[in-house]
Amino acid sequence: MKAQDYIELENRFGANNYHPLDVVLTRGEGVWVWDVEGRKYLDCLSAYSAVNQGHCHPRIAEVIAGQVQRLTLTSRAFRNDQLGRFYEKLAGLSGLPKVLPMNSGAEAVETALKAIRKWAYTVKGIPADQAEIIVCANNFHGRTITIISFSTEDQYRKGFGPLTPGFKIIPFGDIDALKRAVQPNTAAFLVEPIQGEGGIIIPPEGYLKEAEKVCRENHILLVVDEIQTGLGRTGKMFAHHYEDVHPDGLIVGKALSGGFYPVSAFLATEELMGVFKPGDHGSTFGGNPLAAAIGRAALDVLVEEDLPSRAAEMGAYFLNRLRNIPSSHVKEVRGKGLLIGVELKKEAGGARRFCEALAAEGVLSKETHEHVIRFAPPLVITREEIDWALPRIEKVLTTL
Ligand code: IF1
Repeated sequence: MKAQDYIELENRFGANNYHPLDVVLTRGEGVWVWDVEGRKYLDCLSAYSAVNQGHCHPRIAEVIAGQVQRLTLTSRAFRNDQLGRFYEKLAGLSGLPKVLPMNSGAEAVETALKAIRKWAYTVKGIPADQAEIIVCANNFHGRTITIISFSTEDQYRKGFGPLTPGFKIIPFGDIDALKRAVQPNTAAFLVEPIQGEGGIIIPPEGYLKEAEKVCRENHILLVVDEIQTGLGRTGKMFAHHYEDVHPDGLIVGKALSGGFYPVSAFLATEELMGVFKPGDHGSTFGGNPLAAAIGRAALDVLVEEDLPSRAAEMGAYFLNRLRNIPSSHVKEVRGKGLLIGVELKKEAGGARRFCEALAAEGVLSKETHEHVIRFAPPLVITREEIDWALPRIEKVLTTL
């Protein structure tokens, strides 16, 4: 079959809920992926930071090969020999003592929302059904009805009503707005340390630390969504470690499996996680032995290859080189670690056509919020691989 055959098949049977580049991929290794016609690309999206460890990392592949021959799913009606060691490793890296394993990021976010609300009523004493959660404009936390109920992106929420109440939206990065939004029924502040989908928006220095202070002063939970910024992507194991912030809740996903399997988790303090009693919450696949084995191997790779430090070093190099490209289209180059955004001026006509041109040059990227090209390669990228990509990126940014 040719690429076009695959494309036609997808179009004939698939829902039209994405507008992908017409690149039909068939193999991945490290930062490289190949299409069905043999063309090679440097992946600068990493499946939205789910492949931080690089495509098909052999260490994780080996663990899967073993585990799938032993035990894949038992349901949580019984225990298994993988889960406890996964919990221990994840809790140890996160600094939070309790783990609730789920599958997709959105499920872990929903888990956090349920824990927050139950904490509001059973611990803080907020009147039933009155709990309010503060979130930021331009947030992205997933696609469920409740989560899009507090999205500010019309396309994500229009036509999906009735929406879930109980959320207040404030501008991201504005600590006074957070202070003003607090009221007696406020239960939590849910925030991404850097807004990924929002266009790689980095808040002012100290914002998260000040938010933590406001939360502590008002008996409000601080819950951080690190599904995209976590697990090394921004140059630390978690982005909130840059400001030495200690959240009450932490949400992880994506690279928690190295891109092999949906593995996510909600982590929390004893007090917050303690609101869940047996039967309160669950999931068929959540915490299955295969996911736990994969998760443990994915975390081992991050630690043993010191990928957070690599992301800091390679990200600084990549960002600096991108900033030196003399392009009349570029408005700003920003980022932290290997989460980098190149914002184009409006008159550049939108980032999509630049991503298409980059793909033709062998660099895969994705536009976010129309005018930003996101560069987020796997954290295993080398300086040589960045140097391979730079002339191609420069060509597109200076000749398109
Ligand atoms: C799509 C965006 C990125 C996330 C954060 C929760 C989730 C995500 C911070 C939900 C997921 C993915 C979803 C994917 C595209 C991608 C994305 F553009 F949508 F926003 F990465 F920036 N919190 N992000 O980034 O996790 O349920 O998907 O496992 O929906 O198109 P999920």
